[in-house]
Amino acid sequence: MLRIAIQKSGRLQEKSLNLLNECGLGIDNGKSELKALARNFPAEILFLRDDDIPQYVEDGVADLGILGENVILEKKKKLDIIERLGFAKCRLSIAVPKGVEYTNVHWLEGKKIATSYSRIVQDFLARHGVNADIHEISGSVEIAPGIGLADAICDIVSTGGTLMSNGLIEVETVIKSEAVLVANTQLSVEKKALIDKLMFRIAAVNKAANNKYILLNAPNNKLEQIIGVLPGMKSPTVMPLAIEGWSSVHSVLAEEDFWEIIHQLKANGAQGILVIPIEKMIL
Ligand code: PRT
Ligand code: ZN
Repeated sequence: MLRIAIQKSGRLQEKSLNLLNECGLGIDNGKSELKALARNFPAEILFLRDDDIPQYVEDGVADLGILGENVILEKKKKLDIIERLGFAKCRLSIAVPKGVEYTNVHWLEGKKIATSYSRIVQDFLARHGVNADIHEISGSVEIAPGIGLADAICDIVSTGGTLMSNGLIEVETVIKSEAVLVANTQLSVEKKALIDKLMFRIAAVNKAANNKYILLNAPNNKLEQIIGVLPGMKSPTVMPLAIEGWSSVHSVLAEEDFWEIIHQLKANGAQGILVIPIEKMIL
């Protein structure tokens, strides 16, 4: 039986739960519960505050956890990051009030920095040989300069909207972060085997999310050029259409090259292009 710790409520909760359910675990939403048994996999889910997950996983109370890398780096626990999950992407940045003449990181020398991430900030300053006064606060960091508590802040930024509405400007990116899967460092052989099974499923789910299935009609005299544009898992599937001189072509496209390839397909005479999401992709 695997114990997997995920966030009880907050930015990571829904995506963590969805990912595990797409991997077939069958977990009922634990809004009011602290733990839940998976229906289709030997796993128990613990719903915790994200800040507590590193300790639970280090101690082996949970075998796996899903949380933001920023929390792991701050807590400095002994854990293995075994997969990057691609959601909850953000950065931890230093910001100063608009109008300040910020030159470079040495501007921070002797200044007060408010943050909930004092260890990460300390490491960053040490790397740059800067001494500053770090004020650890647990929330509403962005108002600190406005009320005279600090000269600068270090906080999580995603769109930058919060900084802007508080009259702050981002000047340094300290770390980039995303949700990751972490594991205890001393797992039994049985647990490792279960984790391998889960990782195989996560890879299939993530691969599917990054790819699209595409179907199109191609005039046979353009087939060669059209196939030349398509990558496909092995090679594209080509089937004759009921209308003489036309074929149906099926393939898989990576999300990142998607639009570029669509333009090239159109330019080469493809018609009736259909794009379909893929649920699981196993290579
Ligand atoms: O209750 P619990 O302790 O479990 O949750 P929490 O309040 O500590 O964390 P939560 O749910 O807010 O965030 C969980 C994780 O999501 C973080 O540790 C990050 O890894 C990640 N994440 C991604 C973010 C953001 N994006 C984000 N935008 N965490 C926080 N923010 C906040 C940020 O603190 C700031 O106040 O959003 C604001 C900035 O957003 P923008 O879009 O205005 O730049
Ligand atoms: Zn938290």
